[in-house]
Amino acid sequence: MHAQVRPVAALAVIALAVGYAADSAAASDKLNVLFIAVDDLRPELGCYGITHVKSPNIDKLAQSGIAFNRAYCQQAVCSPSRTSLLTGRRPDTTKVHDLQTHFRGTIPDVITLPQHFKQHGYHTQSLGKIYHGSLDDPESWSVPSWSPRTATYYKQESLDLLEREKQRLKATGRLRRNEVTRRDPKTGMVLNVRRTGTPANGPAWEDPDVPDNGLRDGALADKAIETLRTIKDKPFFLAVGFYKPHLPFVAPKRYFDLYSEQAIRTAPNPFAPQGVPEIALHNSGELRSYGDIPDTGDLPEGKDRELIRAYLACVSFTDAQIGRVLDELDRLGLRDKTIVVLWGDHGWHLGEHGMWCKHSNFEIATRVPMIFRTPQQPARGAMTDALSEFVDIYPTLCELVGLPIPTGLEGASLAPLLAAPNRPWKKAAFSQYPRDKTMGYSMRTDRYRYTEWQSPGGGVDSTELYDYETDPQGNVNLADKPEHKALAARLSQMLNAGWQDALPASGK
Ligand SMILES: [Ca+2]
Repeated sequence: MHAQVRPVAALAVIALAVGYAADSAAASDKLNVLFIAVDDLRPELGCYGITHVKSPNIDKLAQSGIAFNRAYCQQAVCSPSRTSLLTGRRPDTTKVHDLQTHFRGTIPDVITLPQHFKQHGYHTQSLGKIYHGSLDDPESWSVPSWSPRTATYYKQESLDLLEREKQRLKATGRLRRNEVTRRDPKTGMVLNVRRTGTPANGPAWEDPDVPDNGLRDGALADKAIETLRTIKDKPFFLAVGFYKPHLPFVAPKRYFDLYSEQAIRTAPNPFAPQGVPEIALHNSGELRSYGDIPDTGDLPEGKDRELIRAYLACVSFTDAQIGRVLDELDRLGLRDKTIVVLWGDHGWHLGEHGMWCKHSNFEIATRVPMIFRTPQQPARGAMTDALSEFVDIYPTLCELVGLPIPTGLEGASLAPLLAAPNRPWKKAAFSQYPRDKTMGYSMRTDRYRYTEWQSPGGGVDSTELYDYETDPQGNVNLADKPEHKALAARLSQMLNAGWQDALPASGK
C-alpha cells in the first residue's frame, strides 16, 4: 500500500529527511511536547477536506504539520482508547475495556508515555481530560492534575430539566451511582469503580451567551496559557485535554451562529448496513441518557439537525481554544522547541448507520483525527493516507525527542512517515469493541474493513466485511456473500495474525 501525499508537500519531502534524534540529542535543550487531546472529536475538520466545518486553528496546525488521514483508535470509547494510547499497548494487553477499570489494577508496573518523559527529566503536567474521569494516574505527572470547574448548563430551562431527570431516575431507583470497589492500598488511588444506573443529564445541547471561559474548555485554555508561561524554560510534556465536542453539546452562542440550521447536512446513511449482524449495532444509549432524547424509538423530527449543528458549534468552540494555546506557544517563542500532537480519542456517529455516539467498530467510530507538528517538519501541510494507530503515538514521540523506546510497546514510530508521507506503511490498523462477553475484533486495510465477533470460547459468531472501493460509506456487509468467501477467509487469517504481521517492513 502506498500512501498519498499532496503535490505541494511532495517537493519538501524529497528535500528533507531529518534525523530527529540526532538533532535533538545534539541540542542543549530537549524538544518539548504539547499533547492536545480532544474528547469525541471526529475527523470532520477543514484539514480533512470537510468544507462545512469551521476549524481554522486545527487546520492551521495541520498546514504547518502533517495530518494522518487514516488513523484509528484501538477501542472507540474514552478510557480504553486513552489508556491504550497513553500506555502504548492495545486493549487486549491493558485489559481496560470499560470506564471503570484502572490500568494500574491490570498492568500496575507499566511506564506510561508521560511517565517515561518524566523519568527522562521532563516536567510532565496534565490539564483537563487526559485520563478518563476519576482514573487519573499520579505517577504520570510531575505535579497534580488540574481540571476546570465551571457550570455544565447555564439556562434555567436546562437546569430544570436536569432536576426533573434526577427526580425521575431517583423515583425508579435508576439514578447512576459510582462506588469505588478497589483502591491501591499504598496510595489510595482508585483502581476500580462500579457504576450502576443511568446518569441524570439535562438537554443534549445548550447555547448560552457566555464568555468562552464561562465553560470548561475556555477556562482550560486560560490555564494552559498560564502554565506555558510558567514552565517555558524547562523541558516539558504538557498534556491539555479538551472536553468538547463530548455531550452535552454546550458552547457559547456565537459558535452556534457560525452554522445555519438549514445548511446542516444530516447523515447520508441513517440506517443499519445491509446484512449487518445485530451485535455490531447499539441503541445510542449515551445520547438517550439526555433529558430531551427519548429512551427508545426515533429521535423527534428535526432533532438530528439540531444535534449536528450543536456538535459542530462545539468543534468550533474547542478549535478556538486550541488556537489560543497554540498562539501562546508562538508568543513565547516555543514553536521551534516544541512538538505538537493533536488527537481526538475516537470517532463519532452523528446518525451514520442509524446510530449516535461511539461504542462501535464501524469506520465512523474508529477513525480519528491525528496531527503532528515538529520544529523540523520535513513535509509541512502533508496529508498521509498511511494506516496508523494511536498506539503509534508513544514510540513516535520518543523517537522525535530522542528518548529510548521502551520495550513492550505495541505500535510503530511514525517518524519515517513525517519525512516521507507516501512511503509504504502498515498493512492494517486494528480496533476492537466488546459487547457483553463477545469481543468484536476489527481490522482496516487499504481497501476493506473486516470484523469478527468472537465468543469467549474463541468461536466466531458473526463477521462483517465492507469494501470502501465499491461502497465508500460501508453500507453493505459482504461477509456472507458466497462470491466474497475467499476474500473473507484471507482477511480473517490476516486479522488473526494480528498487528505484529501488519507492521511496516522496516518498522520497529
Ligand atoms: Ca471520548
